[in-house]
Amino acid sequence: MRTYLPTLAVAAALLVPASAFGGFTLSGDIEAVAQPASALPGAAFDTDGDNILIWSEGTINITSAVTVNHDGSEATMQGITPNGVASSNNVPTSVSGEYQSYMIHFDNPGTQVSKYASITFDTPILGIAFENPALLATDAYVPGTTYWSSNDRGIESNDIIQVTNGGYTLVLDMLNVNGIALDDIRVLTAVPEMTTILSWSALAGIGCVLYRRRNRS
Ligand SMILES: [Ca+2]
Ligand SMILES: [Ca+2]
Repeated sequence: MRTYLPTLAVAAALLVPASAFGGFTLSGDIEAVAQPASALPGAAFDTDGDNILIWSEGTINITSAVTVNHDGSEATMQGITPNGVASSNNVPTSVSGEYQSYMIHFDNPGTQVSKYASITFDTPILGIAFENPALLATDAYVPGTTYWSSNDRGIESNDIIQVTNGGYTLVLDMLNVNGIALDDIRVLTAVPEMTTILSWSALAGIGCVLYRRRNRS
């Protein structure tokens, strides 16, 4: 019992960022980073392991409906033409209102490389933008980062992405970058229910109170 309560407090405190603010679980060649000020070519990339990057863009509010490239249903999609201006098997959809927004960004200056990863989100995927027009239209609702406005930021014929797991998982079957251009994929998911966040916060709060009591006694 002497060590149980502090352990509970620490465990509960750790659950809050993982559950309420992380929003996803990663596997493969990908790592989470803080949202950068610039995502222009050569500005945001993994310098040691050439992993794909993902960052949270927080909760965004799309006040004027925007068409994105896919609706989050299960599908395997591929860029068709160069420069990310067409794709296969995707289901374009209109998005408006509040979403959790995440950017998957792959840049590897100077070297052509292919990488593989999967991301399972805590809440369902409701929209994906992976061609420049949809990326540009949603960039407008994401403060804090300068994004590239080139068609070369979309996915190409050597990029294959797949929605699985009932719309919770995005599999990057292959993302290829050529050392010059990059790949951007923005994923919009449902905003977590406030009750979920509050219950995790309450659990953490109880843990902290127990921890303090234990320390005073
Ligand atoms: Ca590519
Ligand atoms: Ca690209």
